[in-house]
Amino acid sequence: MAIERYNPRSAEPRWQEAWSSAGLFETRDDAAGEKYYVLEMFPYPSGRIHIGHVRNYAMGDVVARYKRAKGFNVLHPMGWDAFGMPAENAAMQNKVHPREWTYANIAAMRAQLKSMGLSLDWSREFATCDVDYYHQQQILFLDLLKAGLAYRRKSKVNWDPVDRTVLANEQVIDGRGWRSGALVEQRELTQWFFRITDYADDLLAALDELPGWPDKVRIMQKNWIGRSEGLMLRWGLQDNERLSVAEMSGEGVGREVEVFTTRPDTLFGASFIAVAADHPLARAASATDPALASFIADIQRGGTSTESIETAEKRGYDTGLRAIHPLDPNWTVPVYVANFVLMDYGTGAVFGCPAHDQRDLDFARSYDLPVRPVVLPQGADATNYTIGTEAFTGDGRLFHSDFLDGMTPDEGFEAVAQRLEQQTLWNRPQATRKVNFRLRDWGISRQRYWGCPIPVLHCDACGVVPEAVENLPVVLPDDIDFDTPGNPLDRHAHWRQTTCPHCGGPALRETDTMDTFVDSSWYFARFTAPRAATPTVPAVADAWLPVDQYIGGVEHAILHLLYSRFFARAMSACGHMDVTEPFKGLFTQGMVVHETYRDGREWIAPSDITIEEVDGTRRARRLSTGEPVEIGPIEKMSKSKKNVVDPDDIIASYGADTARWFMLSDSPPDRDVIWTEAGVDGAFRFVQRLWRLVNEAAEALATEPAGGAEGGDAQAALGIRRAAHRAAAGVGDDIERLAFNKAVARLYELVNSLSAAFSQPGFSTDAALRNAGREAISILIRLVAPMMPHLAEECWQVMGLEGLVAAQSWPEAEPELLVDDEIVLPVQMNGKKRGDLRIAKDADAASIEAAALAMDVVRDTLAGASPKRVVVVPGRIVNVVY
Ligand code: ANZ
Ligand code: ZN
Repeated sequence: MAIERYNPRSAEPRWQEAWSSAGLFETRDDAAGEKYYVLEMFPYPSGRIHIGHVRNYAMGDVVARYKRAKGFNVLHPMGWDAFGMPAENAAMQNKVHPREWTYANIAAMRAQLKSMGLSLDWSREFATCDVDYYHQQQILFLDLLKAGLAYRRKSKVNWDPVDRTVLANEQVIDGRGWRSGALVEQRELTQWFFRITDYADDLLAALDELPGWPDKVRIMQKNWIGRSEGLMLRWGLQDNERLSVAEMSGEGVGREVEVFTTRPDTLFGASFIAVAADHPLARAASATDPALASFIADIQRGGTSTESIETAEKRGYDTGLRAIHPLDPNWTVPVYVANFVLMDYGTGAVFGCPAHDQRDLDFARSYDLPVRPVVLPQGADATNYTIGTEAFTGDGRLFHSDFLDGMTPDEGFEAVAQRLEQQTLWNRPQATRKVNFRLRDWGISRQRYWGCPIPVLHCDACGVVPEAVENLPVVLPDDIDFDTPGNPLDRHAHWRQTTCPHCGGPALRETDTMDTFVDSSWYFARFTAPRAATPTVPAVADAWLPVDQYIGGVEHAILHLLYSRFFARAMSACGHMDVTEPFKGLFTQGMVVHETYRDGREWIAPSDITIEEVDGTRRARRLSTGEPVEIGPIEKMSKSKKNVVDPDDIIASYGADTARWFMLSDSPPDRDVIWTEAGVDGAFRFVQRLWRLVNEAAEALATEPAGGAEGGDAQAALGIRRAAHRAAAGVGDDIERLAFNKAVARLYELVNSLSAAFSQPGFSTDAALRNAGREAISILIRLVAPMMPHLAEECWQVMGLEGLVAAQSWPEAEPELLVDDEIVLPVQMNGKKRGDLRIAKDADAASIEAAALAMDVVRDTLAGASPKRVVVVPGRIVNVVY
């Protein structure tokens, strides 16, 4: 009987329906088994899933299905990170309400995800723009406010004067608004912040207790938190006419400048002081110096991101002020205003040591300042050591440094710190030790409509008042317009007007909404009790958390993960749960990349070309015209280069299982995978091959041979069982380590060896082989199931096996089938190695001799003659003497 090709188009929806009506993936908190929480980073509802999602979710689904088969109570939920700018952009461009746009996109993407056959608990689904979700988030906000973890302060923002909106640093391009092109201004606005810096030490220290995280992510977080130990060091200013103390605010300002330094050991190499453009000293000095004032205005336009500052050319302005060296009252250095000093780090002022800091060196070369090396690298000659274009930041011995000479930098740090802690300037210590963090408090205010409203109001009598919990949620108004720029909430006719819950008088609502990173900082906790009337049910959250395996893109390695770690701590502090590290295991998957095609300046989509191989070189042509096009480099899939493949197309033509299999098969999961047509074809061929194998086996096993199967080839049957059990153990291990590509390779191998074994004559009539074959096929199907769940169900059915594979337990390998009881003996002839003999470990000398003499090389060499003698050292070696 001819076997029909496997048709995913009819099979896949059928099995999705079967799983769903059996409620197989709906998780009960009280179900049997140890808990296992697997989560993939939830998507932004842009409208369509992309191939990166397919890879991400396929991986998570393999883990979920595998753990379920291992008897765990698995939680595998899905939701939508649904607030944010794109919905508002769509509203402005296409006149569609952000809510409609978002929910329509969610519907489309939900259908796409369902077509992938993911074993998700859809009953827990939510979107962060659901009123219920942001209601709970408003409760959390009020709790943080009460705990002192949320506060308001003035802070600088990038202001686009045309769009009348605040821009994120990434939205400022060359000093201009990304949309309007207007010159961006720095404005001070009162904004809401979360006090993440309260946890800086803990967030850093706890990284060491996350062995389930990739090292690279822990390092990135460490650098982001950026703990450094240094000195706050005060420099007196030389008397001067230009600064009148009255112009400045605060004591001592006008007479001194305080810097933060991690390298006080290099003090004898100091050659200037530099302060940030918005440092009070810069402001004071500019009052009498219009050129300085315009210099300051100029560099303030450059954008405030650390990145733009680090890449910008170093520029400075000499204020004419001079600062007195803390270790030598007769030595003064010039004071500059410079663009490479940030106001919000340390004190906003530095001393520059060009020889040992690259930024200082670049600056010194531009302004002709001295470059005095004070750290001598090991092996360098003190009499002629100079610095060229590269600062020396390594270890060595201090020199040209008075009482520090001969010390290491660390010793020098201590010696300077001790001396300057004792020394005083105007009756206060000249220096104090200080630990600084690069981490800043998290500014969460956004002047946008499509976000979670910050639930506070402004009352003339009471000031800033939190909304009463019983008045929550503060719901976004529906009737808004996007015709004018700015925040629609500000312009709404009456939404702002409300009553103060404190005094009952009139009050105005806050119109800032929260950064969407807030939404994604606790969704993993909400999934544990998605319909609760409180943000969490603490006992339930504690039972499920931490997430055992979190999977997502490395682009979220810093902010999202750090904010989530902060939220877990803040929520624990407010009694919502008792777990401070939200993600026990973290895996960051690589990207999906694809070749690019272009014709001159025009990029062409893979679906519009055809590839042929001519004499070993690949050529691409346009499908429509047949004209040749250039094959470009392999790059991250992007709309602009058109090198994207649409998961819908792939699923429609090959089926979800093929797409999943290919995504898992080709590369280690943390590396980029190259999407190729050939690769997908290969995966599809494997699908068909597996299908044929199972069908042939089913046919052979269905009909009992006349008179019943008999006896059996015990050795061959054992071989089949070994192959299957070894694969079961190996694939399980591979999935535990998320080495999906290795699991795939093992399954290819198993299919090969089973195909060979089943096609042996006599297979269908040999009782031992039939039994081994039946067992092996049932193992194979269960091993394939986490990766190709639909095909596995179809095969299970063909074999006449009961129930759904998705509900079967993982095949446990029998340990005795895993031990290797064969050994390999080197075979020599006249003392020279001629080959290897594979034989049972416990074979006796006589059978080893017989087996050796039966080897091809031995027979050929002897050419019919008998050997003089055969020396067998069991377990070691065979030597044939002739
Ligand atoms: C003198 C010095 C000499 C420095 C030397 C470095 C090398 P981290 O490790 O990031 O804490 N610095 C301090 N405040 C700054 C600011 N607001 N903007 C720009 N740079 C600032 O870096 C600390 C070092 O960064 C400090 O130590 C200071 O320069 C600079 F050979 O002081 B150092
Ligand atoms: Zn009031």
